[in-house]
Amino acid sequence: MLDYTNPNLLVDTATLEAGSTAWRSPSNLAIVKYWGKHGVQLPRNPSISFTLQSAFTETLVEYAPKTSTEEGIELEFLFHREPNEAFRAKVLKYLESLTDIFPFLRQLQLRVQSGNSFPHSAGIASSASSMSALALCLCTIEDTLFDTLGDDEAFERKASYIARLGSGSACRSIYGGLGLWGKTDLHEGSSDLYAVPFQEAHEIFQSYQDDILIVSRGEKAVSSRAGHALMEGNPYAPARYQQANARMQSLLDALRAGDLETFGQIAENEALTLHALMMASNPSYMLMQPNTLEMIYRIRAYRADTKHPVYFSLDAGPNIHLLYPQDIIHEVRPWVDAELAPLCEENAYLPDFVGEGPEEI
Ligand code: 2P0
Repeated sequence: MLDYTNPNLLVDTATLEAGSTAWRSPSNLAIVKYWGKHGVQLPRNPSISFTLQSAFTETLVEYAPKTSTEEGIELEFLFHREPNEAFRAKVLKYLESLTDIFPFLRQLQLRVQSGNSFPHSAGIASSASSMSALALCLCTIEDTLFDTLGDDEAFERKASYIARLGSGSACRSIYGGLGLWGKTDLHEGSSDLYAVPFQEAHEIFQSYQDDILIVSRGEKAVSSRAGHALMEGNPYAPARYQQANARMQSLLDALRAGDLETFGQIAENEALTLHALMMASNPSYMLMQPNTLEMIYRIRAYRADTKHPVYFSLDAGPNIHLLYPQDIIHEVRPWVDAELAPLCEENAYLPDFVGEGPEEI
């Protein structure tokens, strides 16, 4: 069993120089969804996602030896350059949960600054980008101070593991292209503890379009954390986990073959299954909005009319992810502008695509 607990990762505060690290890390969109967890952030089923490019978080962590003699972690947190007490409390709790893995955190004075390229809590998986960015910063600090993570694979694996502890879906954002999380016999090296890159996809999926149509920027009524918890009493949960495993096989085959239709059918059905599970939870809740449904009807009608392989997915929110190959972007865009953008809040959509993964900045 992988165990990152390491009491030796302590610094000599008398000689330590102040330093900083910054990462840009993207959001991701799951095709087979993670919905339901157990233990310490362990998934009930394997999931696989596109790592995005334009929807990202940038996080800067500055550190210096602590001057006070207080026991706890010393943290200042700014979101979009403003102190943010709610986020600071969340990050502090997360960092405190990591002190057996990174004991040096208690010896430092930390100043974390973070910002997103998109509205947070709008179902664009802000936790995936923010937690992966922070996890990457923590691993870089460890490597800078102790020279322990020089090997890229070891670095990414640990960053993915640490990201998972912050938010499950975040562990997949560590890799460009596609990230697969959860133990499955279908993929060697897969694990419930961290994600791995899925590098066998057909080249058409290496540059796939994923436009995010913002139906609402509003804060979600029910958080993903609460949503995952509601799966525990959901009578459909066991069937769902079985279905996810079976679908993973079909999806991986479709990804390898470049089979856009099977890919699209699975993507749409996964999105609707996720939302059906929410509606069938006790208490029931619904994150789709009227314009989400209106867009779904329009997307399906457009596909039937044009035969273009344009499909949708949804995250845990009302926004539509429009999925299509980049070679038809010039045909699809004018239709998006005319038919879908007017259904978005303030006509806003975020053109995005499968990206190269996080970048140190
Ligand atoms: C996913 N989502 O696979 C699924 C499908 C959203 C829709 O995982 O409690 O923020 O932090 O582990 O990762 C969103 O939930 O939940 C999510 P936590 P997370 O991407």
